[in-house]
Amino acid sequence: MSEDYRPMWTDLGLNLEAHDALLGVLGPLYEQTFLSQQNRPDGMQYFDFVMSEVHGLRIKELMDAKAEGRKVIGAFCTFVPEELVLAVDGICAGLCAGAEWAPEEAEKLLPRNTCALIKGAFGFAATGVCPYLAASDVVVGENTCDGKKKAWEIFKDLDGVNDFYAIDIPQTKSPEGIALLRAEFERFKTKLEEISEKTIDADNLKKGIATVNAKRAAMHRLARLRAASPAPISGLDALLANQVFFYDDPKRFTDSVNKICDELKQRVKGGLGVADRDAPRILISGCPMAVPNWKLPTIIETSGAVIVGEESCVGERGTQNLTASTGDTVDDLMDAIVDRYSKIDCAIFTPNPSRLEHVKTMAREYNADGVVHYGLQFCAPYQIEAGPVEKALEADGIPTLRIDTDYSPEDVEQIRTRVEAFIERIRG
Ligand code: BJ8
Repeated sequence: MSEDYRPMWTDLGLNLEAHDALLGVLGPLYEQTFLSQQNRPDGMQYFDFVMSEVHGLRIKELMDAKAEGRKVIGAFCTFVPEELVLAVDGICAGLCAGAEWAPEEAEKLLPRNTCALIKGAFGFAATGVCPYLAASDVVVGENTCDGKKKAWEIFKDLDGVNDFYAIDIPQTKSPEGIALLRAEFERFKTKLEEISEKTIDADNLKKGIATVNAKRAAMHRLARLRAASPAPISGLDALLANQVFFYDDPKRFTDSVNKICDELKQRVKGGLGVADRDAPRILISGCPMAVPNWKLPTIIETSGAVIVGEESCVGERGTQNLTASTGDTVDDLMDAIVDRYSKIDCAIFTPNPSRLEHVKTMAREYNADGVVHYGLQFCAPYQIEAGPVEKALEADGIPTLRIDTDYSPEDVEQIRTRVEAFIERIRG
């Protein structure tokens, strides 16, 4: 890191000893996972820098913004409408939940058979090592799956969780479900107006929509470039961009992704890639992979395949669809926001046919040879949906491998054996 941030971390109330231990694990893991890759695009240096400063400079930026009166909204889910947060000049920050951290602390509060993502959030919070959580003026918990909605009842009272706010997400996309989402986004809008002492009007909301749309459009551009053969960027690097999406300043992030896309365009033109032209092309589908969850992609890409897309909330499920900004009133724009978010095909919805269609479309558009379905253990929505997804993809001639795992490294070699066998099957 470029400077000594310990005074800032102390002011934030972090547990410095535990935080040092966390950084001591993350730094080497990052180097080993990312810097060892061959033929990385030059533009990835920006993301390397962001990651090296993810608990440093970015947190300082948040603290400087707070000193100017801006509000930081921490969130765990892609359902939190960043457009509204930006409309009150606030900042959205993804909260730490992507690693197994202090599971023994999490298991004092939760049953063992809770998914790793929820346990990770509790481990980070309970040990005081997430500066994003500490910097958040409001922490949004989304009532999506049973695990999350019940866990928030405990999470909200943990030390270091400021002003917890639960947002209800419907379970179906019926007119009643959409009306609930509309009411919940309206309630969230009021909450943001209260804490920021600002009013959301059509102008600031349109600006918020434009900023988030630009960020998503840049990710769409990146996704399309990965359709080329050979793939111009590794799945790990593309996943990293999808992960940084939740942390970085939106405008700077958009510029950096567009810059890397310019570079990838040249690579595609010159036939330059990160893997052999005949490397099996894999689409990942399933649970979100938050920083620093790089386990499965690392296994896949060090086994001779290349990942060409992520059907995930940290990926295209989260970034697909722009918000229309054609309305002239706040009401029109709120409708457009609800319309856009109601298309997110999270497995908490029943039924959820559009997700399967999206997986098939992605497989076709990115020329995938096979799909690896990623389910976190004890995640009922995605693990249950995995069966029908696998069946439908196989029936369409798309080889599919189901991997159910957690964040621990214990099953790495077992998964590697299955992934290698899958790659052999694809190679025929
Ligand atoms: S919109 S996928 S980010 S809820 S892995 S906690 S579902 S038991 S993360 Fe998600 Fe929002 Fe849906 Fe996306 Fe529950 Fe499953 Fe755990 Fe999960």
